[in-house]
Amino acid sequence: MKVCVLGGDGYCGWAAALYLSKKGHEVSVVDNFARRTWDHELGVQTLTPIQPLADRLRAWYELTGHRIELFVGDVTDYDFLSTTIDNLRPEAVVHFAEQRAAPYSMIDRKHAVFTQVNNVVGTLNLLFAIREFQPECHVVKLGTMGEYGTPNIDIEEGYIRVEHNGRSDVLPFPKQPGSFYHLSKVHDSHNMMFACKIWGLRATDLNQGVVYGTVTDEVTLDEALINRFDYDEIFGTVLNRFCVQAAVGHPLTVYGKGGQTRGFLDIRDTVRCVELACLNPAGRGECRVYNQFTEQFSVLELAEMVQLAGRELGLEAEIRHIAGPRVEAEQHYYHAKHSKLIDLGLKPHYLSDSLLDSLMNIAIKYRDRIDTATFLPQVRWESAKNERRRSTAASLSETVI
Ligand code: NAD
Ligand code: USQ
Repeated sequence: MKVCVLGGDGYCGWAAALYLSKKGHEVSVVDNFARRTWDHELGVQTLTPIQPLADRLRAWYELTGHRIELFVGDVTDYDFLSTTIDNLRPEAVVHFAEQRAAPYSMIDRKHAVFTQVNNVVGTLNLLFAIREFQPECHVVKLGTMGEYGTPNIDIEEGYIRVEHNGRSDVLPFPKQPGSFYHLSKVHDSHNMMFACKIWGLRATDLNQGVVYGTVTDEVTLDEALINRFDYDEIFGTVLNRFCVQAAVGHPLTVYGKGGQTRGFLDIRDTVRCVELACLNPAGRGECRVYNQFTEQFSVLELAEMVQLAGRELGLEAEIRHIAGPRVEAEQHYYHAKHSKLIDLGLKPHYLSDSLLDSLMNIAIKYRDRIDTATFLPQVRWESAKNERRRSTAASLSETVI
């Protein structure tokens, strides 16, 4: 297939672009390198030493003979995006190009506004560009499980049948997101459903859980292809953070009680899910929703798994409950359906099989690059303007609950 990956310099986008290219699809990538700029802004860097995108693409071509075309630009710039779509005429566009960190969107008003403009305008532009130049194209858009929040009922895949006053209908599942970032995804979902309805576009909203790991078959071909691995308090996701913390003997930073339960998946399953969605496109006018995760864990369960895995490697990692910076339920019911991608052929990787290879060993390999000053959460949900300052190890004890 001819697939265009928006956000191809990012964590999921890079892994997906290589995977699709290796599978023989004709792949192009779009990125404006905003993510690298946010690292500079925050004074953080990925654990792994990623190369500039042009160098990575050249290395990929030299190693495999597969060429991936690069378009540098901002998806919120309609002229750039529509011209790119017009030139490429892809069969599928996989849209990863958003600001994806909940804490980044909660720093202050400016960051909340930026996140919503970047994400909502980028997606709207894509919908308009597809409608104008390639209306048959399938939009595969990364949403998030966080759109649903943590309701006290089972979470369905996008839609739920509701009985009300003797009548019944299938309606979008209620959304209760927990950050301005997660809200941007809800707005995207609504815009996509509306565009499919009025213009007959075809779209799949992949409500993805928290992704972990950095190892895929493609990136391990050569050090030049290595993917990013974020562990700082803003962009680092919880499991990546715990593994890096364990690697340097830092207490694992469980926020509050640690009962927060989320869906998780290995990056190798992310790339496969994206391919499955592309190969099985939505019908015209259809906006499908797939819940894209393979297992669910509470934060405390993850910390305990990392602690055990660390012991096998001779690492002692204490679990420390610290005051949670977010406004979120710390103990709650959570049961989300996730069968549609399995039905399409996904064969999940399980965390118990990959914790050591895909995570702990990477954290240990790059241990010298770990900056412990980025471990403690400083962005607080209740604060309208967070002071971004570097933490010190000493401040950990002040925040313990
Ligand atoms: P990432 O930050 O690593 O990658 C996003 C990429 O998009 C970056 O390279 C960035 O430069 C680019 N980008 C952002 N705004 C852009 C713009 N306006 N124009 C062009 N390029 C732009 O993020 P990721 O972890 O790869 O996440 C990708 C997508 O998957 C996001 O939409 C995110 O919400 C979703 N998602 C991620 C996770 C996860 O755990 N990483 C989980 C669920 C959903
Ligand atoms: N958490 C801790 N300790 C930490 C870091 C996080 O207890 O050191 C907790 C958080 O409070 C939260 C949970 O772990 O309850 C998950 O946090 P996270 O930062 O790993 O994930 P989240 O903010 O939800 O965002 C990530 C991605 C985002 C994606 C989302 C999927 O950054 O792009 O949309 O996962 S989901 O969680 O399903 O919404």
